[in-house]
Amino acid sequence: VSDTLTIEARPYAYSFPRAHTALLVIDMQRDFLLEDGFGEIQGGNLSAVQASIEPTRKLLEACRTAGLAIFHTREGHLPDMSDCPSSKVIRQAAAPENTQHTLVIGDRGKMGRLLVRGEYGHDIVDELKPVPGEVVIDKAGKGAFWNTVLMHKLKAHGITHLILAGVTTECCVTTTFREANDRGFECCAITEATAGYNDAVFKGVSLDMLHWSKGLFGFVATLQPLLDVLQ
Ligand code: TIU
Repeated sequence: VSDTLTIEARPYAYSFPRAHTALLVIDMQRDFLLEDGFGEIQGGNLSAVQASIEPTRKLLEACRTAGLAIFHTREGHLPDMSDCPSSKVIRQAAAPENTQHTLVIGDRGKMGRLLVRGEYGHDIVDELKPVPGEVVIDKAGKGAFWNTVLMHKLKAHGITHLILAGVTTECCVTTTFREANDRGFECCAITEATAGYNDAVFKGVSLDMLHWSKGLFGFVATLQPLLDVLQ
C-alpha cells in the first residue's frame, strides 16, 4: 500500500506514508509503570504513567491493524552491569531529595533486579506485550539510538517516519525523538500515549519544545485523529 495519511498536529498537519512509518513505543516496562518498580523507587508518581497504558494500547492496536511496522524499546542493563555507567548509578543513589532511595539499578526489588535484562520488572507490561514480527530494542541509555541497532532495523524496514509513544515524556521519549530527528526521521509524538513522573510541570513543556519554532524537532498530535485515519 503506498497511501499517505495526514492528521491534524502541531505546528501543522503531519503526513506520513503508511508503508514507511513505524510506531515506536518507548520503555513501557513494569519497572517504569508498576508499583515497586524502578520508577516508583526513584520517587516517580505512577498515576500519569499508568494512565498512558490504555491510550497506548489503543494506538498499538490501530497501528497493528493498519499494517504499520511496530518497534518497542526497553531500558536496561546486562546482568553484570558492564554497560551501565557508574555515573548513572551514583547520581540516582546520591540525589538528596530522594533519600528514600534504598535501591539502585542492579539491586534486587520485588520484581527482580531493577532495570536488568531478563528480569520480570524489565519487561513490557502485559497490555502492550510485543507480538511476533515486532522489533524489540534493548538500550542502556535514555535515547534509543545510542549504542543500539535501532537505526539499522528502521532502515531495513524502509522507515522514514516515526510515531512515538511511551514513557517518560521528559526523559527517554524526548531524547529518542531528538535523536531520530537528527537522523532524518519525520517524527510525531502522541500526547495521550506518553506521560512522565511530573506531568504538571514537565509534559506540556517537553512536548511544546518538540514542535516549537515551526517544528524544531517535529510534530505533536492527539490520539483520536490518528485512530480515525488508521481505520
Ligand atoms: N524510560 C525512561 O524515561 N527512563 C527513565 O529513567 N525515566 C525517568 O524519568 N527516570
